[in-house]
Formats: sequence, structure tokens, C-alpha cells
Amino acid sequence: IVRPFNEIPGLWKNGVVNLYNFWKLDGFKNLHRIMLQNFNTYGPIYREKIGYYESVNIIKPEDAAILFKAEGHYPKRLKVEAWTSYRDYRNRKYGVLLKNGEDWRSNRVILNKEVISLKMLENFVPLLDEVGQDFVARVHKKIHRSGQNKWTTDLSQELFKYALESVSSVLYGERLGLMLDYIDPEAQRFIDCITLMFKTTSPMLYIPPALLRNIGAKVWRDHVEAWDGIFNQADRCIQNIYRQLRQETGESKEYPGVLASLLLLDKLSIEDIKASVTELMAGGVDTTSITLLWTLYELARHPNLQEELRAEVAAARAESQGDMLDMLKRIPLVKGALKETLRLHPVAVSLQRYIAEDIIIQNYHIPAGTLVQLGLYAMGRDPKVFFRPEQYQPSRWLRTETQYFKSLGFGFGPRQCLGRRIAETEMQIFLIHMLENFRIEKQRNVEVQSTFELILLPDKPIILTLKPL
Ligand code: HEM
Ligand code: 2DC
Repeated sequence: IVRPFNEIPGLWKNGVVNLYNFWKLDGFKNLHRIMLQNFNTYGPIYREKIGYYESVNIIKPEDAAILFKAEGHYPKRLKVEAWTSYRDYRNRKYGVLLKNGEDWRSNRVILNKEVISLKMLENFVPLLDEVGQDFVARVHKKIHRSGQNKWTTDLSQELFKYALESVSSVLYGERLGLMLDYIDPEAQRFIDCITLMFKTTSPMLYIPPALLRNIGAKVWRDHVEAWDGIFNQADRCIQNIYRQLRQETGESKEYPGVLASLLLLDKLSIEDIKASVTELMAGGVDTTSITLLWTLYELARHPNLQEELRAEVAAARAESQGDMLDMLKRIPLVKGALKETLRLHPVAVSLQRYIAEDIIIQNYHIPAGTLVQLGLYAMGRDPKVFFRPEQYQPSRWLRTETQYFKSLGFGFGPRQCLGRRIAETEMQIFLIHMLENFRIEKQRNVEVQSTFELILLPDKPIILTLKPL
């Protein structure tokens, strides 16, 4: 017999009291750990209300499968009101990230072809490979300059630049020059604005931005300043390409980049293109860079595994005779490492959908329209889901039984991460070049954990040492 919605365990009766307790637990930074704890307390399903944010939370891959089967034709995830409020406030269009319904679908279908289709990889790979090579050259230079034949540093700033350079080269078909010694201060400001934008979003998940705006709260003002910086820089890049296209006479590049392709295709309005390209540019920095930083950290902690990956890369290089597109098909363990990183250190603490139809999960009835969240961080660390979850083991992904609704770092289905293909390729190419050139080591035994700033970030600097092979 199916139990009713109101019997789902959890604290959902008084959102304000729950928000107060959440805040006392420093919940803004600990969301992922609080979710994990809730699953331990209540079991594989619980209902919750914090502030005005209400959801049903699940953890099992089988239940994730039920959730995604009920996502409907126009899948809708949690509305991040801080982001929509900013656009409403500044009169800017929503891009694919924030659109819903038919408007989302029609934009997404066109963007899919230009951004996430496998066919585009042959265009993206040479661009990303060049950035990867430049990164390696930059590290060699740093090592040389240190005079110690090694370079010990917190790589996060370097990785932000690598990520922005990579995504920009794909979007605009040209380089920003972030692998050089002196970089455009505006590009640096863009990077800082993204970090600030994420950081100021998380409190506004629970307290309506409209309210914070009315009382002139600092968090809202900082958030506006951050998005203003992001949009100004993206606008500059977009204008630049737009101008070039209009002046273009005859001879043109082989592949002009995502933005120019969309403009030439002429199927989306210029305002829609600008909105989505800005989101792609902003979404392409902290996500991949932090995932790469975690991966380097894990490789430094597991030297034998690092050698295994290096051997795989060397064999792939030999067999493909240096053809990067071909090489990417021969590195299953490197791909497994990236999945393993996202299992233990996911960018997104959860995936969510407002379900389009009634469903039954863990024998509870859940009505259509409910916000259902899959606890991605909690699932990745659940011993009932993953054998010895605390161990970093890329080889577990080589077995197919590991896969059923367990590899969800980029989300699922038609609403999954639009930048997925770019992200995966960029990260694979990065690891190939790093493994071919440097041994990655770490200093002392510092345990690094995650902290929630809308995306999950390392809670302290990760200091690594790179040594030439
Ligand atoms: C959406 C993860 C990199 C752009 C998402 C979602 C996740 C995610 C979990 C929500 C998917 C869902 O609801 O099913 C990641 C991870 C990344 C990454 C783990 C890297 C390691 C990127 C990059 C870009 C990007 C590089 C841009 C080039 C987007 C956009 C959406 C999205 C535009 C919204 C798509 C839509 O609503 O239709 N990402 N992402 N992401 N991501 Fe990513
Ligand atoms: C944050 O409870 C926790 O990929 C909330 O590239 C639920 C939630 C909703 C939407 C998620 C967000 C979480 C984490 C960051 C995500 C976002 C959707 C897209 C975004 C996962 C899990 C991200 C990082 C995009 C951001 C693009 C943007 C900067 C233009």
C-alpha cells in the first residue's frame, strides 16, 4: 500500500524555524554535509523546507531513474531566483539556463547542434589542444624561472585562466591570451566576478532576492555588481565578433566558433544568442577548473594510479600517432578518473526537477509539480551505491554495472549540462598534456573537504608541486 505525501519523514512544517536552525549550523556552507546527515537520519527519502525553499530529497540511482522518467517534455530544475531577479532588474533576456517551457526547448534544440553534438568535437579539439599546449609551456616556464626544477603553487588561478581561455576559444574562435604573462585586467575581473556571483547566490536560495533588494542588503548589491561585470565583459567579446563578421570580406577561418556559427545560422534572435553565449562563458570557468584541481589533487595522493594513467596516455599517443581526436577514444581510465572526481567532488550538490506527473518513490506518493532533488554528493559517498566509496578508483567506471543512473555529474536528459562536451574534452586534453609532461606531487597530508558556495569548492587552498618528467 502506497503511503501519502504527508507521511514522508523530515522537517517541512515550519520553514522559518528550519532556516534559523540551518543558519545556526552554518548551513550556507555545509549544505552537502547536512543533506548527507539527513539521509542518515531519515533514510533514502525525506521532505524538507528551509525558508521558502521546499523539496523532497532522494539518493538512490533507481529512484533517480523514476525521477527523470517523470521530468516531462520541458524539464524544469530549481529556479535560482537570484539569477532571474538580476535579469529582470536589468532588463536582460534569459538564456537557455533560465528559460523554461517551449522557449527553452526551441533555443536548446538549436544550441545542442552547435555546442553539445559529437560532430562539433572535430572543430573544438584543435582549439582546445592548442590551449592545453600553451598551458604546459607556461608551467615549464614557471618551473624554469623558479630555479628549483619544480613549481609549488595553488593552481586555482591558473586553472581559472585555462578554463576561460578554453571556453572562449571555442565560443569565439579566437584566443583571449590568458596563457601569457600579462593578461587583460578585464579578463581577470571577469573571473573574479564569477566567483563573487556564485558566492552571493547561495544565501539567496533561501531568502527571496526581492526582499533583500528592498532592504538594500549587501549580498544583493554584490550580486548585481558581479553579474554586471560578467555581462559587460561578455558583451565586449560578443560585440567584437559581431563587428568582425560584418566587416568580413571573403577569406574566413575554417571554424569560426560557436557564436559566429549561431549568428550565421540566423535561427535565434541576436538577443537570445547573446544571453546564452554569456551563460556559456560564465558557466565554463569555475566548473571545469575546480574539477581539474580536484583531479590533480587525487592523482597527487595516488602516485601509482598516476603512473597507470600516464602509461595509458603514452600508449594512446603512440597508437593514434598524435591525432588528438583519435587519442581521446583511447583513454578510458582518464575518463574514469574524471567521473571518479565528479563522484567524490561534484560541482552540483544536487540535481532537481519539478516533476511533470505523479510518481511513487520508496512507496510514497509524490504529486506532480513537487520539487524533487537527487542528492548527488550524498549518492557519490553512499556505501550502498558505491563499493568502498571513500576510495578514489577510476577503474570502477570500466565496469558497466557501475553506470545505471550513477554517473550524473552533468545531470541527465535533454536538460543536462549544455557545456558537457566542451567540459569533458577540455578536461581530458588538459590531463593528457599534464600527464605527458609533469609528475604531480603534494606537500603534507592536508585533508581538503568541500564547501558550498552554490557550487562545491575546496574548503582550503590545494598546494601542488609540478616536476618535469
Ligand atoms: C547545466 C554540471 C561545465 C554550461 C548544468 C547542470 C549540471 C552541470 C549538473 C544541470 C543539469 C541538469 O539539471 O540536469 C557541470 C559540470 C561541469 C560543467 C560538472 C564541469 C565539470 C559547464 C561548462 C559550461 C556549462 C564548461 C559552458 C560551456 C551549462 C549550462 C547549463 C548547465 C548553460 C544549463 C543547461 C539548460 O538549462 O538547458 N551543468 N557543468 N557547464 N551547464 Fe554545466
Ligand atoms: C545549487 O540547492 C544548490 O552548472 C541548489 O554552469 C540547487 C541548484 C540548482 C541549480 C544548479 C546549482 C544547485 C549548482 C550550479 C549549477 C546549477 C544549474 C547550473 C549551474 C549546476 C545544485 C552550473 C554551475 C552552470 C552555471 C552557469 C551560470 C554561471 C551562467
